[in-house]
Amino acid sequence: MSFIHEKSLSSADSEVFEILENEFNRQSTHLEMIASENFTSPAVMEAMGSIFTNKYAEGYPHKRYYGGCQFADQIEQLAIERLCKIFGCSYANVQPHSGSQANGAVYAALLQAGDKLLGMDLQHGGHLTHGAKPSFSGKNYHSFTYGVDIDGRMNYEKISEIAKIVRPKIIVCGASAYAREIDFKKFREIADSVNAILFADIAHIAGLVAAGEHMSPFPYADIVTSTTHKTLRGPRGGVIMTNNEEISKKINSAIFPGLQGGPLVHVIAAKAVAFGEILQPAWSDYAKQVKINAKILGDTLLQRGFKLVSGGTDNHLVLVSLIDKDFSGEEASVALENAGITVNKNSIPGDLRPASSTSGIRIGSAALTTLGMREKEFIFIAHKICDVLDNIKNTHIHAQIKEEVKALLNDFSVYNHATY
Ligand code: DSN
Repeated sequence: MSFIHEKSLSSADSEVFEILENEFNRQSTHLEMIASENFTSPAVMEAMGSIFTNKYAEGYPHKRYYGGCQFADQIEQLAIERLCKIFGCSYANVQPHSGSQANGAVYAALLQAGDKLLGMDLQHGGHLTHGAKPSFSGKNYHSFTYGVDIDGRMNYEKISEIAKIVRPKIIVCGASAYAREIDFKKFREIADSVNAILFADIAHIAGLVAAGEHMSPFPYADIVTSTTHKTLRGPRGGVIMTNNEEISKKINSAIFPGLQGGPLVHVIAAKAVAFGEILQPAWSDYAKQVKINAKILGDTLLQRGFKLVSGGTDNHLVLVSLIDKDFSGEEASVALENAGITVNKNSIPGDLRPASSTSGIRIGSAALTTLGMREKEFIFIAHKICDVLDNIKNTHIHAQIKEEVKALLNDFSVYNHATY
């Protein structure tokens, strides 16, 4: 391309190039099953690595603080239009650098320091930014939590009772490690009963929502955030959406100049590309297959005697409880990594182990589905996961499975997506 410098990275900086090569090899030889990760298309990466990285564009389209923003305006406007079309909403901000920044902007726009916030407990599947005490959301605001029942599912009557006692200004719904459908309509009723703002963080499920494979937070939530790099399969970043014009104005001010400076226009360009992919008819096949693959993974783990929090899944992830095992989530994830399977340790409801060790692992289907894997591959992988966990100390078996994983990945490529 005409705008690329003559020297490629391999000759310009061999040290950095080598690290990138190693990461490419890691991604190509391991089964990527972290529920919050995915493989973007080469087109998304091309936009992200583009000339827009050079541009400052503080402000919003047609209201910038710098000259030369005509094409930055076009790309940001396009990303906004595509995002609104995907989710059927009226206003969107595509500038948040991350999901946490997006959530921070929601609170900055709608709450005063010390206001009451009610969100899902981190240990029960919520997110740090939903009011967890180590996070700004738990430090700056008076945060309260709801959790899941003994069956691992949200109990909307209990959440309603908590809301009536707490009387929060804002209720946060959405999760990082919850395998069941979230009923946004019920959350709306709860919010209405205590006159609270309803804020939905759909970072994990957004790609499913986009395809109608999960209930949409619209028209129930007042405000919706998401990351763009999980099931949405775009670049790392965040977005904020609403149908309320007043809220949209407050959000825009909270992002810039409130929390951020110049937007990452190259990332916004990549968001536009990813949103364009989601608007293609094939997206619905992708989202359906993500759910089918997670379900068959969960069913196979259950058949092999493993416990799942909530007993199964309605979305893209399973949360495996290791509560009856004599090893931790940390030990499980290290053994799986040694077998070429990348997952993350995850706290489970009522976990007695600290977050650095945990009694669970979270496994997602979004990334491998992008590569074209289907039921056959997920049944095979589920058995390999069980084989590793059933032989947690047997490094010989881990090494053997690593070879089988590499052989499976020979038929799939991180640069060659399935048709969806
Ligand atoms: N860190 C993300 C996850 O893994 O779910 C949430 O932001």
